[in-house]
Amino acid sequence: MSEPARGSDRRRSGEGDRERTERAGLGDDVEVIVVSNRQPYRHRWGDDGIEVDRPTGGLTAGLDDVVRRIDGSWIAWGDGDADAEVVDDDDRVSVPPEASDGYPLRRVWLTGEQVDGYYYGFSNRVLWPVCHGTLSRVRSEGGYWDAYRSVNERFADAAADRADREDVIWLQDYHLGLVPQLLASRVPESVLVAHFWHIPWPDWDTFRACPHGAELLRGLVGNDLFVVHTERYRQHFFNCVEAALPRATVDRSAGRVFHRDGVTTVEAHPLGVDTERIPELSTDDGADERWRRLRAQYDIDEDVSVGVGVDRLDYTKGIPERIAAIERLLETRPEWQGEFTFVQIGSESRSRIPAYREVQTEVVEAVNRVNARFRTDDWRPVVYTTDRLADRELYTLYRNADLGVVSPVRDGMNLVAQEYVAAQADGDGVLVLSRQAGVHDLVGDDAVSITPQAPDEFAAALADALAMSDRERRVRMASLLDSCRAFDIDRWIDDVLGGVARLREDGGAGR
Ligand code: GDG
Repeated sequence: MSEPARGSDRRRSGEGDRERTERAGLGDDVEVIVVSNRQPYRHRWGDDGIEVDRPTGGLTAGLDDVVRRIDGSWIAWGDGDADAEVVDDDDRVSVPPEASDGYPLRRVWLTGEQVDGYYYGFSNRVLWPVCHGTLSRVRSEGGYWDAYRSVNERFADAAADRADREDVIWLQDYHLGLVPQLLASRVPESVLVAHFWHIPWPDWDTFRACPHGAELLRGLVGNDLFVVHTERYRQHFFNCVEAALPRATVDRSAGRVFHRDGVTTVEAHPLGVDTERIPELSTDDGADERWRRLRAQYDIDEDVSVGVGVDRLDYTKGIPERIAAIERLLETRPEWQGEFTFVQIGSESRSRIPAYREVQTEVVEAVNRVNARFRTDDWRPVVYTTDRLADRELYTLYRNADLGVVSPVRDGMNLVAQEYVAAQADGDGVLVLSRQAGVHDLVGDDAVSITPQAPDEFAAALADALAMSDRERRVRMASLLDSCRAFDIDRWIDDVLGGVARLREDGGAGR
């Protein structure tokens, strides 16, 4: 396996294309080093030797393409059982596998005990429920925090090892909250540190329940730039800093936090999707045949209306609530029996945590209940699968579904809603969307809005969406498409990297 070159070495050798970093004003000799918990590619032992798969999730899907295009590099936890087999002496492997324009992925190795405390512990049993406002699910065991800190040190070491000159370290998400502060003593001031927080930032009244909350905030204000999806999360973050860090000063008009160790700029930039690639794949030459195959596979009659839901099996995604609303629809509006099929794709997630196993069981039970109650010999109301669909298949399913149903009880953004909209190359289709998803702030009333915990209202919204006139569907979808295009993935990269570039121009490194 050839040694993946450092970005700037590549640049000097004429390889790679730094168009985007240059466009953002960062200069052509700057490497953007993405650091995240989850890796974009995982190597595992399969029946025929080593296989590569791509973990499901909003973060890795969107960023892989970004890192490739900006000719950056990536650091992440190597969680595949064959990951160590394919790396070089510096724990790096070039990805995507087989690509001639790949980028270096550096793997960080964690012990089982570290994973339990850091990933299944503090990250997903403390921070995830705190940030999603589900405080009754917060469980903080001894050892979680220490594991979180020590793993954050491992990531900080790996990032510091890579970064020099004016490179940018771009941290992702809630697993790495202490890394910014830990980097201060590890990298030169010329290296800028930015952090994108993919999940909601809750208001102080919720965040105050977070064990080690003040320490986490002190970690985060180690960033030069801290970015969240929406303005509401940004204001919540400021409220939390003011309440928990009495010696810090928030200047809301400047969007900055002044603290003992420097200045942190806080911005809101919603993450979007690739609004060009998705419709291309949903309408390519094989699309009609793919749809025929999917319909045969899922036993979907040609004449029925189709709804789709796609989620990690997470208690925040409102999947049992969605199935309950479909049940209420069929119960109260029997004219839809035999006329509507809902396809739910659910990918397994964090199954070692009891609350996640519970939601998996709840979904299966809800689907079985509705199907047992309403199915006939030639019609099934809900199709449920945990199979992963290839992108092309997923986008084809979106395109052909009359309804996209996205019903989280709380969600930082939700990319599925935007993917569903982007796939509607024919300008048809209706998005039914929870008011509690960050993406609702972006698209507002062009979607049919619901509250997932109110089954009567939800069922009525499904009925309205199914019966919506052709004209209204098209008007709403055109407007939804405009919003998703205006805030697509390119805009997000430009905005975040542009924010970093502005700091550099201002001499604004916070440390
Ligand atoms: C966090 C925040 C925020 C799912 N099944 C398949 C598949 N997927 C892809 C979807 C989508 C992604 O997974 C899920 O996106 P979400 O936005 O729901 O992501 P989370 O994992 O909850 O991630 C969330 C996000 O970060 C980004 O900031 O929006 O609020 O919680 O892209 O398409 N993709 C394919 N087959 C599947 O079967 N190909």
